Amino acid sequence: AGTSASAEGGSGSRKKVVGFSQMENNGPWRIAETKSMSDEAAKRGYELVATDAQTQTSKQFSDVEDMVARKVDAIFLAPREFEGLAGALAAAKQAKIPVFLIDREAAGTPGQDYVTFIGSNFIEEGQRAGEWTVKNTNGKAGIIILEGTAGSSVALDRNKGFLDAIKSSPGMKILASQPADFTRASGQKVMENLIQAHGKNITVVYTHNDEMALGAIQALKAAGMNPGKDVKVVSVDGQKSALEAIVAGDMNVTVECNPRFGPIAFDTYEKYLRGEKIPQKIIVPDKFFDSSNAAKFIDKSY
Ligand code: GYE
Repeated sequence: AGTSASAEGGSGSRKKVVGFSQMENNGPWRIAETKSMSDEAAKRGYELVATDAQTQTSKQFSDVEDMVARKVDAIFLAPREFEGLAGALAAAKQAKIPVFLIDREAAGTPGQDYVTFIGSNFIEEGQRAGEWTVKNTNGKAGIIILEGTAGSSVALDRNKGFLDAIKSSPGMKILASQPADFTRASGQKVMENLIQAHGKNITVVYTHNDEMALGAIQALKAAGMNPGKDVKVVSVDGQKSALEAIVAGDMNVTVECNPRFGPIAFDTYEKYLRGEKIPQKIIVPDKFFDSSNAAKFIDKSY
């Protein structure tokens, strides 16, 4: 007894209801994350209240407030932007509802404003992308960076890590660095403009996620350039279509960032229910995909 904190709860009475506040569901990564959360909830017998903020932090704020008003037992929150949710976290705290941040960070103190953050080390992801780039261009490159959503912890950290990794190589020139909101359409559009401005000087495109990489690849091809060869494409995530692009030779590498948070999110909540000490950050390990292993992960990807 006492070891299985589960959906039925200690008193064995009602099924636990947990909220999942998703920021948007606009690409394979987000859809895989949402599915992982709902699959895991179903598997463990929880009722899941899932919301979709449709890219609006203001909606995400009211989604969390609604969960508090409904008196859910816990909230899993994937915050779109770092700032802007403090009031919603405070409302949950006031109602004694534990909040677990997953996949992106938000302003606040772990152990106080929320229980913990569960996700990747985004600085390290950027570093790995940067290190690969230095090595595979002999330290000489004209680089375009397509950044993720402005104001997200992920975009800041993936930038920082990459810049750290290239800073001691004077031949690594950043031609432009612009936000493209983590979407394929923006990635393509921003890339089209940057090709106009920088043309053949571009030898590397570093994108903060695969959707933007795939958009950039389309723009490069449309301009008669050769992604994967003359222009190296370096990304983060590891979604199925990116692994396929690596196999096809259009893309070079992608640092893994795993969207399947369901098992670790619910494990962490159940540890919390059992009164175990929860670390302030729970970092999930990432693989690295290139032409040597992309093919064998395609079927396992999303
Ligand atoms: O890389 C991207 C998504 O927050 C870690 O957001 C996540 C990132 C992921 O839209 O594809």
